[in-house]
Amino acid sequence: MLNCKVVLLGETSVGKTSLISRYVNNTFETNSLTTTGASYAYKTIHLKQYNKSIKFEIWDTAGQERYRSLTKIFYKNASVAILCYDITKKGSFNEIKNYWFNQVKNNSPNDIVIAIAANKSDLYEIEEVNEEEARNYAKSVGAIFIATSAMNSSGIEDLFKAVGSKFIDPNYCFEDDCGDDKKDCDKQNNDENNDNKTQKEDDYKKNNFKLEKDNKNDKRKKKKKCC
Ligand SMILES: Nc1nc2c(ncn2[C@@H]2O[C@H](COP(=O)(O)OP(=O)(O)OP(=O)(O)O)[C@@H](O)[C@H]2O)c(=O)[nH]1
Ligand SMILES: [Mg+2]
Repeated sequence: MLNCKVVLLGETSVGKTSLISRYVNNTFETNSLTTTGASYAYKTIHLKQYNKSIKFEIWDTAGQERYRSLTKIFYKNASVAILCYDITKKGSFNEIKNYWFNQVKNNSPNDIVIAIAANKSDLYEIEEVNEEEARNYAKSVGAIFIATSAMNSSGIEDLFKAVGSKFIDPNYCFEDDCGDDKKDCDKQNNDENNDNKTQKEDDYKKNNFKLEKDNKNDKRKKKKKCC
């Protein structure tokens, strides 16, 4: 069993506590209280492709600015940092670019795995941060990028699987960095998409007003899948 210390960072209210609650306890609170200090939770997963189990020791930190010096203690010796922003708040993404990424790079072990979680993806209709721009930024700094929603669970399992994979195998590639693996991945996604399409066409005959919205959701889901 490998122990992996994970720390969630980001501005207040982006959903760090909610992401952890969803991942560890499968719960979600619409009015979760702001974190003061820090809290700890853990979850163990088995990664089949490496035949290894990982115990994630997950540290939730306080996003409010006045706790920043305390927060530093948690990323100083972390193996994984998940930088979270709220897709409906441009400022929270700017904070990652202007503050959190540099903080982690300058104060954590060199081999720390960094991921960016674009949280509240369920609120895509009022998003302020262009997903492509954020994805490109993540790629440019060598970070994993995943859109998540603590509310509807989307992307969260993938996020932890991806950081766990990169923790075990630094050459692990995700999405656009996948090279040849990505071709297999694209093929798999296309096959799945074709299945979905057939299903959708059947549904359309029964319920045509839903099709347009569902297709929009499928497109977003497809972006998140890979390898
Ligand atoms: N719609 C939606 N709301 C979310 C999501 N994640 C969190 N929220 C809401 O956003 C608010 C803030 O969530 P928290 O998890 O407390 O945010 P935090 O990043 O831990 O904030 P601090 O502890 O202050 O740093 C709460 O009202 C949550 O219910 C999400 O994925 N979708
Ligand atoms: Mg919190």
